[in-house]
Amino acid sequence: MTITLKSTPAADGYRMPGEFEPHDGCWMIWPERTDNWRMGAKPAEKAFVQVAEAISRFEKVTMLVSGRQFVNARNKLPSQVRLIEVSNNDSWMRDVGPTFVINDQGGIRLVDWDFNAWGGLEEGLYFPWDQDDLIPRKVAEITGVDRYKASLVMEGGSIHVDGEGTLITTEECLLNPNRNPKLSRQQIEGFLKNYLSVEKIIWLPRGCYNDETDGHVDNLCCYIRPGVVALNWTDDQEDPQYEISQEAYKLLTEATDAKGRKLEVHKLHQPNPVIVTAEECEGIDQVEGTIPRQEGDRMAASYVNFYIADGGVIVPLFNDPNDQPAMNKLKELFPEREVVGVYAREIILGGGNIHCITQQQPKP
Ligand code: KQY
Repeated sequence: MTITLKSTPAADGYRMPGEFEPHDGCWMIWPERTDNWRMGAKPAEKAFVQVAEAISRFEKVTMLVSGRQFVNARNKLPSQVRLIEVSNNDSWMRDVGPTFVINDQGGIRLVDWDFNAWGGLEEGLYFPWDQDDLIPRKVAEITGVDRYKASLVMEGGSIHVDGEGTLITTEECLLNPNRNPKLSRQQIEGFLKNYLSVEKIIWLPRGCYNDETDGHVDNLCCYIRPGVVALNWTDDQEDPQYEISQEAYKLLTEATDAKGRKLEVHKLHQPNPVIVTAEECEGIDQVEGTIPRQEGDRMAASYVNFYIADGGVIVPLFNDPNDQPAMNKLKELFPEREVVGVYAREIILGGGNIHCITQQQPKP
């Protein structure tokens, strides 16, 4: 039986490690809902299988799946991917999953945040989200890992840490009244410090243009290693992303982290705009309460939304002239890891990308 602890990770000597630190495995959820994934989620299934396959070359992958999809998923996934039946509302494990924290004595625990589907009843992306909100508790049961319950509405994609005391996030998301309207910036910082053991929070104003998560940082900027970050970039002054990237670049290059270091900021030029086609829209069920997809919508496509595995980096590709330069840059930034690209249009059509559908379990 797992325990729900009354204290906090910081008080108990636990911290959230950086994604680049050693992993015990990766968690994902099988895509299914037909009002988010076109054509009965069949094209998305293929992309999820490719992501799971790529990650499983480097570390264990566990895929959660509804009872309805268990047999289909089993038949489509490679045998090394462990499959576990768990109810869910959609497949964004980064955001609905737990945040694992570790200590120096080989301990591991997890933090269970509140989840409101990126904005609750008024501005959220779907309803209901009750099964997604239960996933961290179920992961605690499956793994036998003890749990902290944090009464803060927060998704994993809205934070990145260096594991050495610094966290990067965006005001657009974490200070959005559709998450924690009763909490001040200081109170939110207090939660992050107590539950993740960080001392310094770098606030970027906005996330990527048109990101339906209200600007998750994991699409805009991420850690390569302590003191080194990658930033989604464009040189096109006419693109609304231009100003956002410029403002983030200025802030990041002027910031110091918890250790007093200046950050090294590497630009990853974004792909050309990914625009939803009429045919792609037609394949999506239209349901009240779910954010509609329309022909001409621009999706928030960025190479920064990659997943760092043990020995590998899994990068979203868009069949775009900027794919290869992004791969080359990441090979340079991760000389000790193999950089693997996965064509990810079907994932971005759902509203996120490879980082958003994965959650690492660190090795304590
Ligand atoms: O982390 C994400 N990017 C989740 C996006 C949810 C989109 C639902 N349509």
